[in-house]
Amino acid sequence: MSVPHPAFPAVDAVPGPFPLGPGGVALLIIDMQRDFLLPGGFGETLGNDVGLLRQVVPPLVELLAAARAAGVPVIHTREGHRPDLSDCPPAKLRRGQPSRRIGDVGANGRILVRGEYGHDIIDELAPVAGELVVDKPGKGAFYATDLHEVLTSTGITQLLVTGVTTEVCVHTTVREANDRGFECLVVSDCVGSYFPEFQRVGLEMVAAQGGIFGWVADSRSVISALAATPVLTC
Ligand code: TIU
Repeated sequence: MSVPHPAFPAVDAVPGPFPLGPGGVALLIIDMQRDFLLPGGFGETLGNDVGLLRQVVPPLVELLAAARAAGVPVIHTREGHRPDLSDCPPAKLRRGQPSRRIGDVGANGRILVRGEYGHDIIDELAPVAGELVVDKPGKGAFYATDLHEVLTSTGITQLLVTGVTTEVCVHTTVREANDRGFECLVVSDCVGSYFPEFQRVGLEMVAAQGGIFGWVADSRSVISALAATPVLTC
């Protein structure tokens, strides 16, 4: 991954401008997997209307293109488990009353299991060569992964955070990142929830109290800032 140019402009955000740099910035795309966005996957087995997450896709496709054009490193994450479920805590496996559990066979293969069709990222946002894909067994992208080491070794200090779901894996990851000293900007129309109320409050929680966990801005503001930057060379 490349280390971005230090002279990026600020993003118009709440609770205030998010100045890109002087460290590196990366676009983090959390769990845009078929298992959460398509019928028959993990999200639907939990009783959710997966159609609610579709609205994230068009703005995120645009943001991803803008990030790639600006030379901003892109990191994708996927929630899921080894085929033998040895990295799935029994408490997670037992949780709730899903119609099918993690590891069961669903319409898109075994639910939330690595290597299955449903576990992979939706076609519209498929990673390209050179983009990191972090497989994570938990909700947070730092737990039981090497994400912290990757960010540190590549000089990345800021994350443009996108993906699903706002109040679960996005929030958990932002809280983990914030405690580790990373600055997070959550892109409001590029994160999604099965619950409109959680989406609204989840975003408010990030930027409340002077930005207790980070910043929030829409994709237009982020893309404007990225478009005003020089194209980076890898
Ligand atoms: N259930 C729910 O809203 N989310 C998850 O289980 N995982 C993620 O958010 N990726």
